[in-house]
Amino acid sequence: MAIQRTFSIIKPDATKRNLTGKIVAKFEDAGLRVVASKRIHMTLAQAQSFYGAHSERGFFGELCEFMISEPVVVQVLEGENAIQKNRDVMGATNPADAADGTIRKEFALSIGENSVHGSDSPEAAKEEIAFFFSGLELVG
Ligand code: DAT
Ligand code: MG
Repeated sequence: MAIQRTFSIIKPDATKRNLTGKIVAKFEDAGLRVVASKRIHMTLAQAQSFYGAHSERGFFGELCEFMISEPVVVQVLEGENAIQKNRDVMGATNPADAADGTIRKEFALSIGENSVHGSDSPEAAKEEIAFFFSGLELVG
């Protein structure tokens, strides 16, 4: 498996509880390198566009309101098999189903307030990185 890049968000429930460093440590301990990082406060339009694939889901409104409720930290992570590795470190969407040692098991509050986002495919990673970062901001 080649070196990949993936897109990550440290979500409002985590930034609010000052967990950014603990979450980044989980990425780094798993062998992922932060090659871009910025703290932003998403607009509603950004959240709706970013999560556009979920626009028909019953939780869409709640999800977008949550994502703009506090600042977030958007990052690009690089490493061997980075997309799957990040998903493994994140754990299952619902923290009740997440494995021990994962970010969501340790930190998530609920299925909605689940501390982190991570791209789920190479196509999504490419799109999501480009949504928040210019090429010049990625420093490998
Ligand atoms: P993931 O973030 O693990 O990729 P997803 O893409 O299925 O999960 O959903 C995106 C986000 O939407 C998820 O992180 C939290 C929210 N969400 C998903 N299912 C939900 C549900 N049943 N109720 C409330 N929020 C939900
Ligand atoms: Mg997803």
